[in-house]
Amino acid sequence: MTANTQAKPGERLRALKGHAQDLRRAIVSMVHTAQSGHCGGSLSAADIVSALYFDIMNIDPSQPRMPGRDRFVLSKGHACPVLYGALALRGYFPVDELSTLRKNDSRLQGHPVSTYLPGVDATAGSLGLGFAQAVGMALEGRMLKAPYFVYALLGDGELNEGVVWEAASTASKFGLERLIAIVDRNNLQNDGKADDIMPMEPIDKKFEAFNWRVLAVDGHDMAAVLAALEEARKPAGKPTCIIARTIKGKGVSFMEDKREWHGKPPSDDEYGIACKDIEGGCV
Ligand SMILES: Cc1ncc(C[n+]2csc(CCOP(=O)(O)OP(=O)(O)O)c2C)c(N)n1
Ligand SMILES: [Mg+2]
Repeated sequence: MTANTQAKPGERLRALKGHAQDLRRAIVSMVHTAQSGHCGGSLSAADIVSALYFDIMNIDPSQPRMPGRDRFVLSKGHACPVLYGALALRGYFPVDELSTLRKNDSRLQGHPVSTYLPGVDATAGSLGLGFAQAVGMALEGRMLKAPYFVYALLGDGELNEGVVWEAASTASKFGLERLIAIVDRNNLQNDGKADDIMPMEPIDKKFEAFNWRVLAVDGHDMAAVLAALEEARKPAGKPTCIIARTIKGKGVSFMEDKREWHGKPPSDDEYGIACKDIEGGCV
């Protein structure tokens, strides 16, 4: 069930922007409490994940394994705070449990594990492998003539992995038109600028050459994100890649476009500033 199907356009956008801010609050709060984890790539993806979990995806939190549900694969698994936030806020598990991020025996490990937590469709963290799983899920869906879409979120640094391109070839070979890859193009990875470490442009032409349909979007413009996701669902006989231009650390002034906030926790003072930056403050 989508969360927002009945809303009027203005209300729909307002609600989704609000959910994205809730996700940002949850991300910095989780990583601050854990004193460990990844803020930057979680914050860059917050608007996209809000659109998916609070609007686009056909999911039912009371039936996390519903066979016909849409699947979401966070292939850049290190950004799991954004996924855990969405799952908790959609009601898959109690919001209080977010404070257990990265603790021993927690269901919220530093990278998502599908057998630990309801709603996690794929175990991920080794970059590239989540995307390969997403291709497998979409292939299964095609073979079963199942109605579900598979959404895979990849980092731009993740595109360096050879397995991404093996999986991309497989997806187009089988015409997996219900597979939608979203590249979080925030221009940074953990050690520096993504293109300094390994130039990947032209990303759009590369996916086109692998026989994918390619869309490009401002990943922080909620109306544009929704429009791209809706366009991507239209049958094309081939998979779709949405290249989402984003800012790593988006929404927290001192984290924006800063490499060092890839995987560093905020201090108490920094957490206070982050809470002020995120409209509405932190809980
Ligand atoms: C196979 C593999 N190699 C290296 C790593 C270590 N690693 C974790 S995050 C990361 C950078 C990822 O950058 P990007 O995909 O751009 O993610 P984002 O900027 O969205 O956080 C790397 C190299 C890994 N998780 N898996
Ligand atoms: Mg990146």
